[in-house]
Amino acid sequence: MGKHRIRLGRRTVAALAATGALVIGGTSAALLGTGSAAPLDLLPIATPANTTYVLPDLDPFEPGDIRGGGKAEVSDEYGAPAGGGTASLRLSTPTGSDKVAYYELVSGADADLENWIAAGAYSAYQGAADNPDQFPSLQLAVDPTGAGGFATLFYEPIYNPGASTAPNQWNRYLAGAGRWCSTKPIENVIDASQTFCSNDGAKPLADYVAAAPNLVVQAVTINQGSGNPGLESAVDLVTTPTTTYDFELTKPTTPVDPTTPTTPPTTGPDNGNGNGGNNGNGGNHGNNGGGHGNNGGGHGNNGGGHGNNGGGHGNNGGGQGNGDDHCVCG
Ligand SMILES: [Ca+2]
Repeated sequence: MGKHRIRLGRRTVAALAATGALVIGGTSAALLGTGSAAPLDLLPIATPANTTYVLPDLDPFEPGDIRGGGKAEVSDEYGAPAGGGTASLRLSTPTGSDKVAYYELVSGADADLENWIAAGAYSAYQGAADNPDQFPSLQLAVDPTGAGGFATLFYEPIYNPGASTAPNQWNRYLAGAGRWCSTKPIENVIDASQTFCSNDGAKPLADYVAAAPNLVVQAVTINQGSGNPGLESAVDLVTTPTTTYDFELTKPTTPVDPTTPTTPPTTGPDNGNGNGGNNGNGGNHGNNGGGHGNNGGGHGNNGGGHGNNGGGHGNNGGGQGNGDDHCVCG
């Protein structure tokens, strides 16, 4: 997982620090630099261990409030942020009345809003927009009292001074450490005049946690619109307290620990010609081979090397491609 930089203005950082929402040197982010005028760089130093790849069927996300021409699909049009593979969730709302939202119900650690402060994050890319400050939002559907109420908390870069709204690049938003608005009043934190970010209604999650200790997070939603005309964007690497969701066209192969030894075959057809290309990029470790099988032809040279070793491992040539590392060569 690559490191992602995000810039927060000093006002934001000061506000976060004042509320305790910013975890420094802990599980969330480390502050680098203390310049009084320049934005601070935040480097996340921990991410959830679990990555879930979200493929074109968008499972485990479900369609939510979708209106007009709003749409979302996995696409490589805008690529992906560093560490996010090659594709992302492409979002489109051609007009201001269009809306697209995909959600996942959450439970366990993800249902505890406090856990989102350190963990909540997403990456977003703006390819075009009628209003250049607008980006997709990250939303949390919550029951503020744990007794059946409902509100939506949402993070948008535009309500977080200093958060990058640069187009045509991937921006990483440490949303959990930022300011969130609520669609409905929540006692002791958002009054009726402060819904939808009005009148300083963008507040740190810590404020919500303090005001509503029984609040339960019910779902996480990727949202764009309404009110986002002409916004062509993408989202990737949506991080909850337990999981990072990586939108990809196909599931990447599972990397194999390079320190794991492979077991050379002890018997095999005596066809020392190698044929290593069958297992493709297997190289040093046969178990890697499967994922690159389609590349097999391109790595035939590996096999050739093995072939020279002769005997016993021909069909496994890819996995033993270099021959030297693991091959019990005849
Ligand atoms: Ca991706």
